[in-house]
This record gives sequence, structure tokens and C-alpha cells, in this order.
Amino acid sequence: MMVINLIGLALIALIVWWFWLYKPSKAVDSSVESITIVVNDGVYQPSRIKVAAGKKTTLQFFRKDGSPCAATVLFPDVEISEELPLEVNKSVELPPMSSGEYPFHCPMKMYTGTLIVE
Ligand SMILES: [Cu+2]
Repeated sequence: MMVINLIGLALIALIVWWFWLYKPSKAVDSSVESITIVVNDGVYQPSRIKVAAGKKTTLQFFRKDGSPCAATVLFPDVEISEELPLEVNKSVELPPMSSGEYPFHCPMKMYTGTLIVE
């Protein structure tokens, strides 16, 4: 009985961790390491990117997904819309931004990412 209870508790802990505590991807800090955001398989990789507040930032995108929707990345809060050519490194310049979280996504929001400005 005791063993079964322990297994049950472990399962509950696992479920709590999975649904409430687990964050799928850690934010990558673009001011510390140079990063290329790969657009493929329905995700931006990495999808959470830290950038320094109050400074211009350049992000590199590399699109492997041939679908037309993935070809455009939108940063709605700073009114940026950029075409991402297939299999080519593309720089996207961001203006200085104030602290906060800013989403970026493709036109249909299948691809989504977050800029963490701090
Ligand atoms: Cu899309």
C-alpha cells in the first residue's frame, strides 16, 4: 500500500511540474552570445530571446521552412515586418526598446516567439 501511495504522490508531483512549473525553453541572451533564430518545424528556435533595453539590436534569422507564412516575421509592437528568404541568413534590426516582453510571430501566429527586453 505504502509503495503505491508513494508512486501516486510522485505522479502528482510530476504532473504539477509538467503543467505548472516546466518552462519549455529558457530565454537566450542575445547580448551575451550571438544567436541565429532558426525558423523550422513550426517553432522559432530559440523562441525566447533576451535583449538589452534602450539599445539597438540586430537579430539573425535563418528560415528552413518553405511555407509562405513562415517567410514573414512580425514584431507588432515596433511595427516591424520582415521577409525571411529561404535558407539565407537575414538580419532584422530592432530599435531601442524599453523593458518588457514583446511577442513576435508569423502572419498566422503559427510561429510565435517572445523578446524579453531588460
Ligand atoms: Cu504562419
